This record gives sequence, C-alpha cells and structure tokens, in this order.
Amino acid sequence: MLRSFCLTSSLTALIVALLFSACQRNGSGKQEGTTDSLASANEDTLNAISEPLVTDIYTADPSAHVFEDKIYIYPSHDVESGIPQDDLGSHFDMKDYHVFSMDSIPGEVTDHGVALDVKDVPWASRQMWAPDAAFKNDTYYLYFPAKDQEDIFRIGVATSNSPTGPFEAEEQPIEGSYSIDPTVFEDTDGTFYMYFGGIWGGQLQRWSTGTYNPNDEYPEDDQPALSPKVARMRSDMLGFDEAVKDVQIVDENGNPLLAGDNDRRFFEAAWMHKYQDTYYFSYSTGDTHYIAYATGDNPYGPFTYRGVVLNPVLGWTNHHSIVEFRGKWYLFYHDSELSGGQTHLRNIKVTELTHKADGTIETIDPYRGQ
Ligand code: FUB
Repeated sequence: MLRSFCLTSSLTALIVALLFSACQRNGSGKQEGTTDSLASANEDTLNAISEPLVTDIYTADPSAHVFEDKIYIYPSHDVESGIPQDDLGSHFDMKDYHVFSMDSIPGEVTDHGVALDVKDVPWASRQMWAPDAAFKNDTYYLYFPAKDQEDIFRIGVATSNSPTGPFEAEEQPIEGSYSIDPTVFEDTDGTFYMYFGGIWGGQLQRWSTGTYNPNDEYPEDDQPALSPKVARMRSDMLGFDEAVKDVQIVDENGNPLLAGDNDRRFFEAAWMHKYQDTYYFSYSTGDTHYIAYATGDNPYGPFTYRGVVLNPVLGWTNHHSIVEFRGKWYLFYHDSELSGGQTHLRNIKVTELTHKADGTIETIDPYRGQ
C-alpha cells in the first residue's frame, strides 16, 4: 500500500521526492523506500552532518554510556536475513549484539565483537531489538528486548564483568517486563530506573489491560495516547523493584498528549538524561519520525512536552541516546545512509547536542540545507 509520508521538516524537495514519496508501508508499521532511488539520491544529494561510525556491519539504536572514561555504544546489529516484511516487523531479524567503544569523540571506533547471541538466551526466539546497558555492583548489565517462544516481546538481562562482554543471559526474561526498547537510567542518588515500550510492532498496545491481549487495540484519536512505562530496578539490577507505572507525557496545559497527536505522542525509543536537576525524557514519535523530548522534576514524571531533539532521518525509524562525555553533550542516533535508505539496514552516528540557557534543547537537523 502506498502511503504519503508527512515529512514536516524542510529536507530539500529533491530528497523528499526521491527518498520518501515512494515509501511503502510494510507490515511492521515501518515503511520501506525504493532502494534504487534512495541509493542514487543518497549519493547525489544527502548532505549529512555526520558520518556512519561503523561501516562494515549495519548498526542501529545506539545506547551510549561512559564507563571507565570511555564511550561504550550498545546498538542493535541490523542484518538482511531475507525475511519478508510483515505487520510484526519480522524483517528486523537481528540475532546478536556487538559492543563498540571510542576513546574520544571524534575518534576511532573499536568493534569488540559479539557480546550476546540469541542462541545463548534460553527464553528468546528471535528479534534482538534495541538494547541498553548499565554498571553497578562491579557488574555490567545488558538489557535487551526479544520475542519469547510465544512470539511475545519481553525484556531480558545479561551480565558481564567487562563493558564489552561477553554477556551471560539470565534463564528468564525480567518478571513483569513486556514490549521493547528498554533504557536504564541511573539517577544522581544511585537509583536505577528502566523505561520501556513501543507501539505497533513493539506490542505495547497489547498490554493496556495489564495482561497480554494478542489483538492490537489502540485508543481513539481524541483519547490519551498509550504511555511508555517505568519501574525502579532492584538493587541486584536483575528485576523490577515495584509495579510498572505509566510515564505521563503532557502538553503545556498539563493535559495528556492524545493518541491522534502523532507529531508529539510517544511511539518507541525511550531515553532519559538529567541536566541541571531537570529530567529529560526523549523518545521517537514513530510514524512522524521525530526524536521529541519532555521534561519533568522527578524520574516518574509527568513530563511536559518541550520540542524536537532530532528531525527525521533517512530511513523510517529514529532512535537515539544522549550522553555527557568530558564536559560536552552528544546525541547518538542512526540513519540508513550506508544502505541507501533501507529501513532495516541502518548505521549509527554521533553529533554534539546543545542545552540552551532556557532549558530547551537545540533541534538538530541531520542533513545540511534543511
Ligand atoms: O531496531 C528495531 C526497532 O526499530 C527498535 O527497537 C526501535 O526503536 C526501532 O529503531
């Protein structure tokens, strides 16, 4: 089914025409472009602000952390497995994770090889989607979503004594976990929280009653949007220390963002960072392709929508992390430059991010001339 792509940023008309107008809805709720056009448009007109960090394999969804005064990146490892597109996103058929490190930004990127393979996760069957990592108790924790034997997304945890792995997975997924895109945030008091969730292919809409319902049920457009989730982590970091809660994202009047507010409502790719005592909850708006952010005064929210961190990138998905390193703030993100725009074959990138004096974040255009 052809579907027009409502790109509201000001990419050049040529890029818009070539890259996006032929977008086809694929089953996962992701959209696929016409590869040939994308490849030639990419070569001729894409004027990206940053280069792919890794060029020999496809990488996406970069979660960056500073451990031992280095940057460590925990991305998805995109592969072409030949699985046709379907409504479940089955073609995002990732099988393992690699960890990368950088001594400086910019700087050389080291690939530390396979850190965890789906075949070594007892409960998981397929689709190793966007991961994250944390460090506590002299242990590194890798958090990752994957489908279980019933094809339900759960969130797993694996441990290592090194930031680069190899990681050993727990026998079972985290109790009470579901959906995708876990991110684990350490507050300044040392408490860790996991944020997670993603709609459409990420299955969050199947959990609105608290238990799994295999039917996709979405709120009406004039009803509050589905909320991302949060839970404080146990001190052993292997499970939740409390019942999972909704993360409320509200507008400037304190009203929840509505399901029909596609430019602003949560879709997937949660991330949390703290800057000058303010909590910044950022996320992808999915089918409108922004990385948006909302701020609050505590880790549970509510968070008030503030604007856009990153405008749409080449490809369908937009997914990021925000990290401070040696006094500067960076946005790690991805696009599909290397594959000429293929939705499921992406490459990670990094650029500097600016917090303005009024507490807002300067919106980043991933391509010059927008
Ligand atoms: O990489 C697979 C999925 O695509 C991620 O989990 C989403 O955030 C989107 O980037």
